[in-house]
Amino acid sequence: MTNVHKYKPRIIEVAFLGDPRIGKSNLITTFTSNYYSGEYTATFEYTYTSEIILGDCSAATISLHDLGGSPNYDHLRVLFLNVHTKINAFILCFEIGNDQSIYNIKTKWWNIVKHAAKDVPIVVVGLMADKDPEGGWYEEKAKEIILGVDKNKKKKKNEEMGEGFSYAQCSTLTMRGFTEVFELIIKTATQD
Ligand SMILES: Nc1nc2c(ncn2[C@@H]2O[C@H](COP(=O)(O)OP(=O)(O)OP(=O)(O)O)[C@@H](O)[C@H]2O)c(=O)[nH]1
Ligand SMILES: [Mg+2]
Repeated sequence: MTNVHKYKPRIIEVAFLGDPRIGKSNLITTFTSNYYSGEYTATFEYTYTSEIILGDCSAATISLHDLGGSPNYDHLRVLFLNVHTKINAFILCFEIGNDQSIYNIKTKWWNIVKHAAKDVPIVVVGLMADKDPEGGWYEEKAKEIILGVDKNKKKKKNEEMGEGFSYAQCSTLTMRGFTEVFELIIKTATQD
């Protein structure tokens, strides 16, 4: 049923977290500038903004908070999340082919965002998909590791981890899946 009072934020705020050097900043800057630099500079914190058109044709501004992955910035990241309380979606990233970066979502990044804001939706994004020549889809693996969903998908072993997440993956280098990643991020950040 359509709710005529449905609130669509004019300013959408999303925060990207995940291990260092897994391609978060290149993902964000390619979205905002339409150019993939492939450069690496360790991010501390930087906010990019971009004008977008939503599915209902209304305009919005999206703020993309790039929170660097270095452990050196752990305390400052927590401080940032304490101040920025209007995040509409958290984007937890990992690098395809780097399973440790998925485990670190489970053991580190998930807890940080749930502690900051329990009910904000989470999108898990697999980056550098070009590193898998088979072009595999890593959603099930990510769910298995992060949520403890067992292989036959019958139950979660770790209910306390929450209600789950939506998933997308891409290569910023080749752009495969890139549009779909941002469509999912925007859809998730603007849902009720
Ligand atoms: N093969 C491949 N390499 C990528 C891709 N995206 C980024 N890279 C490389 O990954 C490295 C790290 O990229 P960044 O975007 O700076 O990584 P980050 O996650 O922002 O790192 P921190 O700021 O330290 O948290 C760079 O050397 C990029 O060239 C991709 O889609 N495919
Ligand atoms: Mg960065």
